[in-house]
Amino acid sequence: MAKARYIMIGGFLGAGKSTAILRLAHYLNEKGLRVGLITNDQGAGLVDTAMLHSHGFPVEEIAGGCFCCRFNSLVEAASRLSKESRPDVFIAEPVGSCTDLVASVSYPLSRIYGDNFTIAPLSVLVDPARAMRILGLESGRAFSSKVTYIYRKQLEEADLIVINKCDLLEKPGLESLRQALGSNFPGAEVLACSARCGTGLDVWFQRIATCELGGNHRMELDYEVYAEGEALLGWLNCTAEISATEAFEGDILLTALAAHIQGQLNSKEIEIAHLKMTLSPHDESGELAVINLVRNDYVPELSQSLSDPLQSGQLILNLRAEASPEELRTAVIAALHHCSEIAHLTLTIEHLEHFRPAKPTPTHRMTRIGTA
Ligand SMILES: Nc1nc2c(ncn2[C@@H]2O[C@H](COP(=O)(O)OP(=O)(O)OP(=O)(O)O)[C@@H](O)[C@H]2O)c(=O)[nH]1
Ligand SMILES: [Mg+2]
Repeated sequence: MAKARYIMIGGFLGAGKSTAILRLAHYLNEKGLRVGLITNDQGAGLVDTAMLHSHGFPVEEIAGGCFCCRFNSLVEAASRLSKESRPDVFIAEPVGSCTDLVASVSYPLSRIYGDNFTIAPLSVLVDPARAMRILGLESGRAFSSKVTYIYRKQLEEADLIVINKCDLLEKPGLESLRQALGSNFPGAEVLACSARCGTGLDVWFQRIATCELGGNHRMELDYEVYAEGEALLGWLNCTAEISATEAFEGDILLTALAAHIQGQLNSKEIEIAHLKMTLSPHDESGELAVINLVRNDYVPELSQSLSDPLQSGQLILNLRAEASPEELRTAVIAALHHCSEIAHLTLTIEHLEHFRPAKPTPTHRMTRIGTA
């Protein structure tokens, strides 16, 4: 039996992983390859799963812990997808606050399941504004040093660093970021693209479709600092049912909710990593509205809109920010109450979890492709 390909696309929260994965899935489909997608989160109820599923791709969600700590679940997810749709290529999106993916996922997959998979080089996407602040090229609000430690470690282990969102950059800015990434992380090839516009993707996609993972990624990682950095991030996942006696505009509701949450977090100087929401109407349209906010000093952006007003639907909300989970909960509940009251909506929360990610304890850790 031919081996399936395993492609993992990492990068910090909000860098554009899911957007790029959707592009890659279409690209591979057009080449006649079947694709299976695997999403992952510390909690359950993922915007990413709903968004990718709405485009018709088979998706498995691994909830309740990252790939590295739930390695066996990752393999089981791949095997379930294999039974359902026999993918030629698996594309996996790890949690955006995770690092050490080569040692804890790629090498173990290659060593233990090398007969089943070929493993692509690890791509790590960056949002240019975030990267420029972290590398000191621009001033602006940023995360604290332990969160920044994780960010830099993600880049250090990359085979390919992909500057995403190039549509937002002028040429000189792109060049200085490219140079800074190249000199700070000499082990990686630096590429640039816009997953939103579809530019610059071919070179990258060809690399990950055809090149093999390098065999000697030996990254030093202080798991204590990594755990403390992850635990500084509050995590909130919420799913709610929304209905009204008269049809309402879903896009407007999502925009108002995002603005309300942003306003509250800004007033407390809480750094937002990613606020994302989907709204799926309970009708036959199969449509989904998606909104994202990736920094405090940015605007919430609707990446998918609804063509018609809806009368009822499901809202999924995922928020990751550098704050206590309780602060996130307070902001989200206040926004839900405020917006549903103003728009005369009935809102029922079906699932709400808020927590700090637990200390990562990988199932396997291998610093070379061929030895333990
Ligand atoms: N301008 C621009 N925006 C982009 C691009 N790619 C992604 N985005 C936007 O960036 C935001 C975050 O994108 P996602 O794909 O959800 O990011 P992610 O890395 O999967 O986020 P997490 O799963 O939370 O870690 C969304 O608003 C996207 O529309 C791009 O090339 N250009
Ligand atoms: Mg994502």
